[in-house]
Amino acid sequence: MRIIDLRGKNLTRAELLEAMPRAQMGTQEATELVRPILDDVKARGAAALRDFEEKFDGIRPEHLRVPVEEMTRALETLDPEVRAAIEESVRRCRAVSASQVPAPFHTDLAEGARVSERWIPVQRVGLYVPGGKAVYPSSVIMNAVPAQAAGVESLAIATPPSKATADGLPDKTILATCAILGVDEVYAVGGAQAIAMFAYGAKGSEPQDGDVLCDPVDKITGPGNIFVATAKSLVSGIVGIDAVAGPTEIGIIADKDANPSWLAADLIGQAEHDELAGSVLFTDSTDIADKVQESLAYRVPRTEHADRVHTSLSGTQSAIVLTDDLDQSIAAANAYAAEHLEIQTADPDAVIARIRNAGAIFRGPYSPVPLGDYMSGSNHVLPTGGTARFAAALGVHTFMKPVEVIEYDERGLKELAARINAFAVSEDLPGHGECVLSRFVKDPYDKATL
Ligand code: HSO
Ligand code: ZN
Repeated sequence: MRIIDLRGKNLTRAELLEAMPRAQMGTQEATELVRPILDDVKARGAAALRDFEEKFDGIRPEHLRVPVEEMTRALETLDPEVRAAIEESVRRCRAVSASQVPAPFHTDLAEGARVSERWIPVQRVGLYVPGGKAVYPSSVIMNAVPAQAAGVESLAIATPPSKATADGLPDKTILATCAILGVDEVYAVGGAQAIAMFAYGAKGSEPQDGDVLCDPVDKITGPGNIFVATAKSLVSGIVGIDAVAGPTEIGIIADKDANPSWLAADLIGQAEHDELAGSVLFTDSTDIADKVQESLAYRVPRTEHADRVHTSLSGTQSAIVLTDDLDQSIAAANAYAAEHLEIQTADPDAVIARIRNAGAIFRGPYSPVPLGDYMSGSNHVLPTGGTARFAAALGVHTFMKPVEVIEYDERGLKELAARINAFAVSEDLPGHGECVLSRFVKDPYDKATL
């Protein structure tokens, strides 16, 4: 891994941000390709979906909507150990999600003057699940469980037919996970066409589709390739979307007492996802830096996806950042704003108290990132690419909207009438003022005086 040496440098905020390693995302011309797909699905519904599935996934699924029996069958044939792992993950994610549900509250500002807030679930959500080399049933859990905990009434999943089986059905572990979660509306549709189906809905084109294949959703979540991401940004505004995820990242703050072999394993762990994944170690110990490099030299060639890991760790998006002290490590980690941030220091709580920017914080040597990827109970859909400076993990709140309820009575409004009128007149909107005044000054048209 390359070294970024910050020692003895007193960088400004801008310089520190600039010094952080980042994946260079190629600017793609995806919009031109995606726009006609969206338009065609909007116009022709299921007929267009079948055409695009044939074109992009090489198969023309008879059933665009996966029959429920297929989900049941997939669950029956699922490896029991994998099933137990999925069920544990669901249990823990459900427990955390249940405590995330925001409570309604109200504020009494004066007699007869109350503002309250209610949280309302989004009614219908579409969850996109990618196929290809990254088939992650864990991500189905991380999206579906919070949606269910939020009280989302209707949840649909779209995922491409699996290339491995060529039976027109999606990946079997994904289908089994849907069965475990009780999600029965699943479409064997992938790519930008799936996003169009969610955004606009799709009428059926074959008898097995019915008149309406898919109702439009209110919000779309879930990861996807550049075409899916582009489609999501194009339909955003028509429907809600979650953040568009970039390659995964791990940041680790480690001091001299951390275990270099575990640090190396954790850097490799997220590098395994993607050639563009970023692994960054912040340390004030040159001894740790050297030992981590040694451990990487041993581990990388022996890991299953050695090529991918090697590319990712030697890319410009990965680095060991050498610092003067823990303070500088913390400042650099805050500038980097890692999707996942591990704290491997003598006093982790003192460090955590000073972390401002991270998607999720993994405290101490026994909370490695994959614990969170699979079954800590926390969510693994996290802000990437430095967006943890302003964005947060996906959670129950992603699927809910707060609505304020304004409840003033006659006394509460009367007390403010003159002030509201003054404000309204100052904005040259006297009609606004009259809405309030008319309630207290009788005029000939007032019903109460008739
Ligand atoms: N680390 C990924 C999530 C994941 N890992 C899924 C394994 N499966 C992004 O947080
Ligand atoms: Zn992972």
